[in-house]
Amino acid sequence: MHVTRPNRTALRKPLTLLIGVAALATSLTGTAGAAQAPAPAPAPAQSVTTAAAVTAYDDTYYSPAIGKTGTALKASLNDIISKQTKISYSAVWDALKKTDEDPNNSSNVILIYTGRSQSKADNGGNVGDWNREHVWAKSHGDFGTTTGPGTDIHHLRPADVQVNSIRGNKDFDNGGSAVSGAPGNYTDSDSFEPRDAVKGDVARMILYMAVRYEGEDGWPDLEPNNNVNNGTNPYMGRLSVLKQWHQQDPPDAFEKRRNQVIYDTYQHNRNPFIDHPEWVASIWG
Ligand SMILES: [Ca+2]
Ligand SMILES: [Ca+2]
Ligand SMILES: [Ca+2]
Repeated sequence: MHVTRPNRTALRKPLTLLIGVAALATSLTGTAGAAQAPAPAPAPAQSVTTAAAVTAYDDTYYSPAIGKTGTALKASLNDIISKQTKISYSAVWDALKKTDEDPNNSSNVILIYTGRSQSKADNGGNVGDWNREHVWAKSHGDFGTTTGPGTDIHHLRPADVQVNSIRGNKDFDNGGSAVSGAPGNYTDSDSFEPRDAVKGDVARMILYMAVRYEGEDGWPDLEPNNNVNNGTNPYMGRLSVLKQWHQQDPPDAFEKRRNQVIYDTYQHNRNPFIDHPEWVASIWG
């Protein structure tokens, strides 16, 4: 099925469109086309377990998916989000400087596991630098860093070089011992547990990858499963734990803004599970 692309005006509507119906009404009647996204607003209290979210994109971007459930929903979302612009691995550096900018300091990015705010200029490979973490470990499916899943910034985040190395290509699960220099993160021989504030982010990134990559366009079919030690198989665990993390850490202003910047400026596709948290249960129970 073909999806009608939102027009350019729709692409440029400010972030407030996502915040809720009240904000939507205001935005639609107010002056449109502001060049700068507004400062992230506090996310409204929202439970991922309750009624369907309503987003500004239901009548446009998501319209083919609305009303679908289960495998039909997953297939429809794959069609929708596979229409995207792709960026090179070298371009990922500058993209992350925008998507993960510290809302309180525009010179800095926020690192995913440590939560540290650090100068955008400190990107690199040395101790104390930040680099490009593949939340879906690139060895799980062995897709590397050629333009494709390895450069899909929906699952790429700035991370401390050493903590990125400690996470390595481990699956996600609860437990282990504390990670040095990264409070709230734990690891053991076969898994990694991120800090509470990004547990849901991690889950939604993994599930985005599962829907985006279905074995088409030359890339492996990525899927979550209930294992750890997935190695180079195109799987990521542990699904039952990721679903819990999704519930306990719903999308906040930072994560929603990130999704919007990727949509507006870079890839022009969205992470459906940030916009519609209830779709996780619809697809994965
Ligand atoms: Ca483990
Ligand atoms: Ca979060
Ligand atoms: Ca898949």
